[in-house]
Amino acid sequence: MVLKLGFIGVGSMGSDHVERVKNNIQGAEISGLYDIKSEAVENVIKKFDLENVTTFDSSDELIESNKVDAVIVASQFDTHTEDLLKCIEVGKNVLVEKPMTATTEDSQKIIEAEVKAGKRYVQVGFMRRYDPGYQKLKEVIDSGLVGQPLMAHMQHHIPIPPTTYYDTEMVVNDAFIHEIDIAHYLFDQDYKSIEMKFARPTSKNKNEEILRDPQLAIFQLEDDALVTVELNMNSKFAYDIQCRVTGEKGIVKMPEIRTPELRLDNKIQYPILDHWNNRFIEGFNGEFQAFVDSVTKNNLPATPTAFDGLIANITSDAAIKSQKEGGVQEINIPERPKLYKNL
Ligand code: ISE
Repeated sequence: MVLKLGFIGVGSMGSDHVERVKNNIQGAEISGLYDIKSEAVENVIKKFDLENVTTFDSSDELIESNKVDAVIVASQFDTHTEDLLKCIEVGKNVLVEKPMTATTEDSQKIIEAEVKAGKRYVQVGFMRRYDPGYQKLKEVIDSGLVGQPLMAHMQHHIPIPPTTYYDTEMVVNDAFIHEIDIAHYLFDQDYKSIEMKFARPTSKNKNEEILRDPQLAIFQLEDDALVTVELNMNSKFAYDIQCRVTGEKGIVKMPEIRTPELRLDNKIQYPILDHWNNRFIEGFNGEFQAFVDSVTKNNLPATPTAFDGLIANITSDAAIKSQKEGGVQEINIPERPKLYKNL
C-alpha cells in the first residue's frame, strides 16, 4: 500500500519535505497540496514536476478529502492548532513541524482531543531524535557504559538569525526548542526548572534592539542532573550543534557529522556544515520514514508524541519567563495520560 500524503504549507520547510517524500521516502506519495499562498503550491508543482496531485482551497478540504490518507503540516506554527484538531476529528494521522502549537493552552487542547478519541494521531517534527549522532549517544547512555548521566553540555550555534524579525523569545520557540526536546529524551526524565542567562553581547549581532545574543540555558532535571545549552544565533563560522554527556563512569560526546579530513596549509581540517537542512538530512528523512511506516503498519504515528509537544511548550514558557524576569523558573509537567506512558 502507498500512503497518500496531503501537505498543508509548502513554503521553504514544506517544499523541502515535498522533495524528501518524492525522492527519499518509501511507501508514500504526494497526493494533495494546500498553502495560504497559491503561488507556493504552483511553484512546488513546477519545481518538482509533480503529477496527479490535487490542490485544495482550504486546509479543511484537504484534511477531509478521500484523496489524502495522512497529513503533513508545515505551515506557520500559529496556525497549526485548528488543522491538528481537524485531523483528530476526522481520524487522520498527522506529522506536524515544530513547535506543535504556539501556546501551552493550544497544546493542551490537542492532548484533550487525542485522549477523548482514545488514540494518538499527532507526531511532532523534533527530527533530532532520528539523527544517527543523537541515536548513538542515546544508545551509549541507555547501555549504562558511562554510568548514570550527571550533566550534559550542549551547543546550538547558527551563522546568522534566520529572519530580520528574529527576537530573543524566538530563540526559545524556534531554536532552543530542539534542545528542550532532546535533553528530556536523552535523560528519559522530565524537567524541574530552568534559568536563562545572557552573556556579554556579541558585536556580530546586527539586531540588538530585539535580539539579545548569546544566551545560556541551565536546566535541572527531576533527579537533579544538570544540562547547559549555549545558544548563539550569530556564530558566523558555521551551523554547529554539539552535545556531550558526563556520566558517573565516563563522558560520551555526540559524533560530529562525517565530513572528509583535509590536510592543507599546515592544518588538519574538517569542514562543518552551514545549514540545518544538510546537518540533519538523515534526521528529517528518518522522521518521515518512521511516520509513513508506523501509520501504514499500525495506523499510529511514531514519536515524538503530542505530549512531547506539550512539554516543549511548558518548558519554553518557563524559559521565556526567566528571560524576562530573570532567575530560576519552575517547570511543572502534568501527569501523562495513559496514551503517552512509556513513549
Ligand atoms: C530552525 O528553524 C530549525 O528548526 C533548526 O533545526 C534550528 O537549528 C534553527 O536554529 C532554527 O532556526
